[in-house]
Amino acid sequence: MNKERLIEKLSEANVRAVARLITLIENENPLSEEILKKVWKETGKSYIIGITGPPGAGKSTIVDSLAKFLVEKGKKVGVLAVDPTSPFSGGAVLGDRLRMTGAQSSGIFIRSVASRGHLGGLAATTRLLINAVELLGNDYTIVETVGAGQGDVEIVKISDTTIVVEVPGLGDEVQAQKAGILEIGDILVVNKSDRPVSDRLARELQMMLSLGDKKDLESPIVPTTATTGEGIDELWEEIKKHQEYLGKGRFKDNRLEKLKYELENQISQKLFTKKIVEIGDKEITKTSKDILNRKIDPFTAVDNIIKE
Ligand SMILES: Nc1nc2c(ncn2[C@@H]2O[C@H](COP(=O)(O)OP(=O)(O)O)[C@@H](O)[C@H]2O)c(=O)[nH]1
Ligand SMILES: [Mg+2]
Repeated sequence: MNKERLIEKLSEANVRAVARLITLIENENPLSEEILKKVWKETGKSYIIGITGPPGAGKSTIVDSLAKFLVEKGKKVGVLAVDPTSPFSGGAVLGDRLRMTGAQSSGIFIRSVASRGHLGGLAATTRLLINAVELLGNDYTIVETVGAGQGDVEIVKISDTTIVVEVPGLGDEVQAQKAGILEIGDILVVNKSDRPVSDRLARELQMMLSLGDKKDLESPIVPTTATTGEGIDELWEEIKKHQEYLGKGRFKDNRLEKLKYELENQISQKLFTKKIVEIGDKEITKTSKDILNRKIDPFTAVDNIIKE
């Protein structure tokens, strides 16, 4: 598919074209930028639900149930599962694709991507991937990220509603991390409620919430058993409540705030790269040698280079 044809197909919400655009974005192909410029006005129209939590918490299973639930309600849904690239495998986890086949069979668009976090970071890249998925005309885009460090916090920069999934029976060190991640959740899910200790976890979370900074809307705790679909309707009710709470005003303010952050990030990245290229490797090497041989101190060296 050449560029013009791809753009034409994208304007028809063609699934294969969207899949192709996602691959271009994933591979940092410059063509993706050209295409996104052309279709930009058609993006940004879905409500974005982010879902994060530790590996194995049942995020994909929840997403699967939720997506099917929404389709039954007549909504169009796109799903992105973002996996931080493992330095060893270098690819997206195939398991997610397979596990979410339930959703795929009902005509929901699902894609696993290995987000490396290119220029501007993980959030910026994920945002572009969401924009690509939005070309299908979805009402909702659900984004799953693994809650192992970076992904947790980044999800907030992307989502309109952020869901944090917790499960009973994880170790103490995980417990310690919880406080931080709880703050980002507009909704907290205690999944695997079929397990005996889940009540205790829900109570613990409630406690931690009451100790933390009060938001104007307190985050509800929703117990689910994703494998049977139990609690998914309650989860949906809470998502709707949050969406209504945001209304038009807060919703726009939140998005603007995130865009500002993203824009600043991208500008500084671009300026940074441009400057480094301008200075050139020769100059950097020469100055480094001067610093090494104590001909110049690093502070003056940096100031001199920037002044030039
Ligand atoms: N017992 C039980 N198992 C679950 C539940 N939800 C998910 N699982 C299982 O937990 C495992 C991890 O689920 P997955 O959705 O891949 O977790 P993710 O890594 O957070 O995306 C799978 O074997 C699921 O079948 C649940 O509510 N109860
Ligand atoms: Mg998963």
